[in-house]
This record gives sequence, structure tokens and C-alpha cells, in this order.
Amino acid sequence: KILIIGAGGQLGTELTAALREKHGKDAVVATDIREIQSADGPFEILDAMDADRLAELQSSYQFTQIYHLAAILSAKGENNPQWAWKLNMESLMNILELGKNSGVKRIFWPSSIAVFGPGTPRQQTPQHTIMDPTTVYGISKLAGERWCEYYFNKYNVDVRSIRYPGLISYKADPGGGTTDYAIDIFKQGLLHGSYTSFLSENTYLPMMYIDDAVRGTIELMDSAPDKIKTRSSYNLGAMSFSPSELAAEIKKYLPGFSINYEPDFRQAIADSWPDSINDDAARNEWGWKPQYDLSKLTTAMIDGMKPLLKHQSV
Ligand code: VAH
Repeated sequence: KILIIGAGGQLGTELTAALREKHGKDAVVATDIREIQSADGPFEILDAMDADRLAELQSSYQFTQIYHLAAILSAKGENNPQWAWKLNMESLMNILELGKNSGVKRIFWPSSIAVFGPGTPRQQTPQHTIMDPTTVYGISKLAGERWCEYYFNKYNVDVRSIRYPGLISYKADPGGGTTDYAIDIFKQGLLHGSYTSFLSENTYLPMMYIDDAVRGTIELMDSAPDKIKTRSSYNLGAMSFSPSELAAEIKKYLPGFSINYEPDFRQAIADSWPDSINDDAARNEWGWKPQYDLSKLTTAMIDGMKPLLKHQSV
């Protein structure tokens, strides 16, 4: 059985659906800290910081794979750094310990481009480079990467990880990240025809459409262990764009769309992150290849969000 932690989140929602499609509904146990409305299969309440509850679920379901997706993201983390650190680290340590002491065979844990910082080369950021994150989220992801590698080297825990760029999707809301503008812009564009961006017009960030992220994650988890040479976390690239480039693309569908810019504290976070990512290691070691570029992403988002908005009778 497969355990998903944070199944109600932006990534968890779609990864749970994809894994249920692949392995059957009952093979995937969705968990979250609160009930999820559209739980379409086995569901349990789980606070990932509660090691006893985790052990209880492990003994009833005998999980062999875990996807641990619960975390406090970059922007939200800055409002309460101690809490973000506690949640992000304690939950990861609980899962790694479970991997060491139980029948769990494979673990997935997401890292992020937030592990990079102002000292990191911005363009085509290499797999191995300076890492000096400035957010509590980035610090927790960098520390988490070191712990994943440690548990692999020391205890042979088969843990795998991806440094996700900003993930763009419409089925579930994002959880308080710096890249969230690139989702909200579609929603506001469709609803109101305009958007006020909290990042400035030429702020480039690495981004990825959710289908690529889900497919890449499952491909990584399905790869033979000897292919996975990187046990900290893999750089994964797909595209890179700025708010003004995204706005221009949206205008092709919504000709009257307008954007203005009111950068806030998230601008400094974005400025500390890479513009684009070199993902040769993932491509060479387990065959990663993105399928969505900016124009395909825009089409998918507009198509996906239109019915949603009508449904809300806005
Ligand atoms: C964030 N979306 O903005 C996340 C991500 C690329 C960064 O991990 O916090």
C-alpha cells in the first residue's frame, strides 16, 4: 500500500489521483491534517508530526511506499519561522525513522528551488552549487536534503526527491508560496480581467505544469534504485517566465486582460531564487523530460479553470 501525506494539498490532490489510477483506489491511502472533501478512496486523518499515529497507521496498512508532501511553503513560512521549521523538519524525521524501522521500501519527499539563495548562479543553476537559502522554508528543504542523503547512506533508506520549481495547477489551491502568483493570475484574469502581481514584471522564476510534476515524480519513484545516483534531491526544469511574459500569453485568450505590479515581501524571496534550472542529472540518470512549455501550460490552465469558474456561478 501507498501512503500519501498532505493528500489535500496542491500536489497531493493530483498525485493521489494519478497513483489511484495506476494502482487502484484501495492501494493508495490518502491522509491529511483535515478531512478532504473529495476523498475518492481510503482516507485517514494524520498530523505528520504525530509519530504515534503514524506508527498506528503503519501497523494497520503495512505501507511499502510513502509520499510525504506536507509542508509550510516559502511565503507562509516567513510569518511564523519557528513553526515552519518545526513542522517541516519533525514530519520529515518521522518519515525517515519509519523508513529505517519498518517495511517501507521507498519514500518520496519534495525539495524545492528554494534551497538556492543569493550566492547561487542564477541562470541554468547546476545540480551541485552554492546553496545559501534565505527563507525558513529553503533552510528546512536544504537541511531535509542532507537528512535524506544521510538516511540513504547510513541506513539504506530508499528515499528519492525532486527540487520542484513553481508548480502550476488548478484543481487544488497552492499553499502559500512565492510562485503562487502564476496560478492566481489565471483565476483573477478569468474572473475580473485584471491582476495585481506581488512580483515585479521582469522577475523570472523556474516553473512547471502539474502534469509534468506528477509524471516526473512517478517516473522517479518507478526507476530502478541503481539509477538514482543523487540521494539529496534532483534539479528538475521545465520552463521559466516572468509575470509580464505570462500576462502576454494570457492576453492571447483574454484580449482585454491587464496586469499591474505591486511587489511585496515576496519579491525579495523571488530575487534570491534561480531564473532557470539545469536538470542534466535527472535527464541522464532516470530519463526526465518535460512536456509542457509556457504556451501549452497557458492553454491547459485556461481550459481547466473556465468550467471551475462557471461552476462557482461567478
Ligand atoms: C514556493 N511553490 O513558492 C513553492 C516552491 C518554487 C518554490 O517550493 O514556496
